[in-house]
Formats: sequence, structure tokens, C-alpha cells
Amino acid sequence: MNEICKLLGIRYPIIQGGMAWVADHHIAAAVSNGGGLGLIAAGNADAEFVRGEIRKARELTDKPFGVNIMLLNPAVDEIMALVREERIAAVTTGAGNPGKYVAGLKEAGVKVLPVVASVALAVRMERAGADAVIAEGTEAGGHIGELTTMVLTPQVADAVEIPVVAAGGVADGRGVAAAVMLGAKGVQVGTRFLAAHECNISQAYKDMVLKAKDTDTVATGRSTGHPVRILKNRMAKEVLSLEKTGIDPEEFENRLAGTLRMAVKDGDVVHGSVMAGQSAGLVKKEQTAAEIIEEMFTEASALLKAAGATELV
Ligand code: TUI
Repeated sequence: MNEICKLLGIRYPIIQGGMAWVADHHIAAAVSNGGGLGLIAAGNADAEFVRGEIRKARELTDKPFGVNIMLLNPAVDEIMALVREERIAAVTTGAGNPGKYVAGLKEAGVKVLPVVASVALAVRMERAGADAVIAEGTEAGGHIGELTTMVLTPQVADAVEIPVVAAGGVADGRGVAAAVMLGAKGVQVGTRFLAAHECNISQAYKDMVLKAKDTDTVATGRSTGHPVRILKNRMAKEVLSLEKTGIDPEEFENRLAGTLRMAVKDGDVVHGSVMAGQSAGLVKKEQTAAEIIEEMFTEASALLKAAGATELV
């Protein structure tokens, strides 16, 4: 049996991306019911909000699901305590080093899968006791690192013994098969789930993802040390030109505050941050989360089988 499936008690080795403001109990339960690991994103929310989402997810699924904890959240300590208390199946983390929380989570039986953007952090996470690491390439949406999935995944796989999950740019069966070839035991998928029927985001956000082409994302904030990948719009253009003026990083972050919520909840995809990965160009239709998962793994299995018969030289 696949190591990630065994670790998490799931049918397919696919973990939903964190996706602040997007990943609520509906999509988390739908991904888990579809055989993957659904996630509730804590984003910048407080612990009581996350508790409510956990309770609602439990009404929609009896399958394991996880919580994604964005480490810049001021309520991170309370949310860590909450997931231990609620005995959540797994935690993924983003935008930081969760080292000091790993032992406490494991004590409570919570599996820990930090998202890393470098080999150095992957190695530190293994030493801290993480169960697996998610190697996320710069193709991903939202807060990103510098390395691509193509080069990060095999280097992380060489550096650690624990299973590696590949993330960033994986949106179909080809991506899953490629991830396996790079040494990953599973994948994390965010952008494709934006187009899931069960994903409760504004239709304007969904439409923008469905219409996106290969070159339609851009990373803002590279110059201020907080790179974030979003779909190009007026807001992206404005903040990119602000960066060129050498704006103070704190002022820059203030300019971005609240813009993700505007796009997700209010459907303002002109002034809001429409976070999505470079794989948005591969996302063509709305489907249920279960259909997305089935399709990706049927395609990947066929490709991996066919690869055995392919003569390269
Ligand atoms: O975390 C993400 N993606 C996110 S979080 C998010 S919410 C947010 N919104 C606005 C600004 C900032 C955050 C939206 N998207 N992905 C996982 C990820 N983690 N990608 C890169 C990293 C990362 C980067 C550096 C993890 C650790 C790190 O260094 C930590 C250290 O101390 O070495």
C-alpha cells in the first residue's frame, strides 16, 4: 500500500492544498469523501472559527481530514492546541517552520506534514519528527518559495527518509505520474480544487481560474520577501508597480491586507487577490471533488503503466 495512504488512512495519495479563505468544511469533506485528505484552512482565522469548521466537517464526513495552519496567523498557538484537543487526523503547515509544535501534535496522535520550499527545511522537519514533508514548488498559488517542483521534489526525496508529497503545478494525471517519477509518494493539489462544485468561492473567482491561460499568473512581493502567486488583474498590476517604487515592506503588506477575502467572498476579482497556481491553465471544467480525484488517478495509473513499455533509447 502507498505510504501516504497508509499514514493518513486514505484511498488516494492526494492532499488538498491549504487555501486560506477558500478551504472550508464543504470542500474539505468533499475531498475526504472522494478518497483524498481534505483540509480546512485556518488562514488568518481565530481558533473558534476553526473549531466551528471542524465540527461542521465532521457532520459531512466520517473520513479523516486535516487542518492547514498558516504559521503567520497570530492565533497559531491556540489553533495548535485546538487540533490536538480535537484529535485531528493531520496538520499541514505553511509559510514558516513548525518545528516547535511537532512533538506536541504527535503526542496527540496528529500526523504532521509541513510544507517546505527548500531541502534545508525538509531535513529539519524530518529531525523534528514530521511524518512526511510536502515539497512545494514556485508553480503553486499563494505564498511561494523560489524553486520549481521539478527540481525541489527529487532533491528533497534524496535528502529525507520520510515520504515526500509533491506540490505546485500538479493538476492532472500527468502531474501525478511526473511527481511519482520525481520521487514523491503523493501529491498536494490546490488550484484544480478551486473548480470543484463543492468549493464555495465566488463564481467570478472560479471563472477567472477556468479562463486562465499558461502565462496568466504572476508573483507579487518577490522584492519585499513575501512572494505570493496570483492571477493577473488590476490589483496585481498596481502592487507590482508599487514594488518598483521601492515601497516599504510593511506598507506593502498593508496594501494587500483583506484583498484575498475580497476575491474569494465578495467576488471582486479586479481589486482582490485571486491566488492560483500556474496550473490554472490546465483547469478547464467544474467537477465534483470526487470526479477530479478519480480522473487524476485513473489517468496517472494508465500513464505509469504505459511508461513501462516506452523505449527511450
Ligand atoms: O503557505 C503556503 N501558501 C500560502 S499561505 C497563504 S495566506 C498568506 N496570505 C498572504 C501573505 C502570506 C500568507 C497563502 N498561500 N504555502 C506553503 C509554503 N510555505 N510555501 C512556501 C513556504 C515556506 C517558505 C519559507 C515555508 C517555510 C519557509 O521558511 C521557514 C524557515 O523558517 O525556514
